[in-house]
Amino acid sequence: MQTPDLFADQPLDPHIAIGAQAFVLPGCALPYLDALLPAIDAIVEAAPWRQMVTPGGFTMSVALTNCGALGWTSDRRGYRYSATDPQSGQAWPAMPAVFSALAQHAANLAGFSHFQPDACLINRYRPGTKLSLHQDRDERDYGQPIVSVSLGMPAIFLFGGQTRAGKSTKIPLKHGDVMVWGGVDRLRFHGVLPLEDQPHPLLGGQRINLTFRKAG
Ligand code: MD3
Ligand code: FE
Repeated sequence: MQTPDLFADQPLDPHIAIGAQAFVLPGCALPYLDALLPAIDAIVEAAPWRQMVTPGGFTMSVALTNCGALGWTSDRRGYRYSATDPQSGQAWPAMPAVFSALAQHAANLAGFSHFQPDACLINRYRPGTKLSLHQDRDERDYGQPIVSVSLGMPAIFLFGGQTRAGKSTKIPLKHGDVMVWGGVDRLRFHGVLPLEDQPHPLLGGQRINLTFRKAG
């Protein structure tokens, strides 16, 4: 009889390094899904999806909302973190315990211990939605890592260089994948290619991305 392959059901590579301090953790969010998806629905009920305007006057193709003590917003006056939802004047919905638990677990796996996010930006992509190459520079302390969770339709993530002109690598992301990056990779340019229409069995024609930060 052949030796059974004990690792046949395990992910091939639990940590894929895409930079010196940037990692993809394939399927890392899957065990959290049963709690995660209803928690997202409750947040969207309290703070609905909206498309924000950039300082340059363009409407973003991504729709977004936030939870946690601080939420990322944009308008003609600039990008900033705010304790209140500008649309309702109310505090953003609290960060659900399952959100913080997943973010901390992923940060630990990537070697960033004691990560305590105070902001979770929730982005929604539809077919054709894209995110142009940019840096995340609105947070107070660039020494803090960022954790992102991909749900629903697959996407191709662009992992760029330290300058806009630097070469970028295309990284396919699927439902349940988590990325963690910090340190020397914290200010790399990055973006998302226009989404293709490949409906997902649980989430249908959308991709939802959670981005956890210590913003304040
Ligand atoms: C940054 N969101 O909201 S997060 C954003 O899929 C944003 O919604 C994208 O960029 C999204 O600001 C991507 C993932 C990510 C991954 C690796 C990075 C952002 C990164 C590496 C360096 C800097
Ligand atoms: Fe970003």
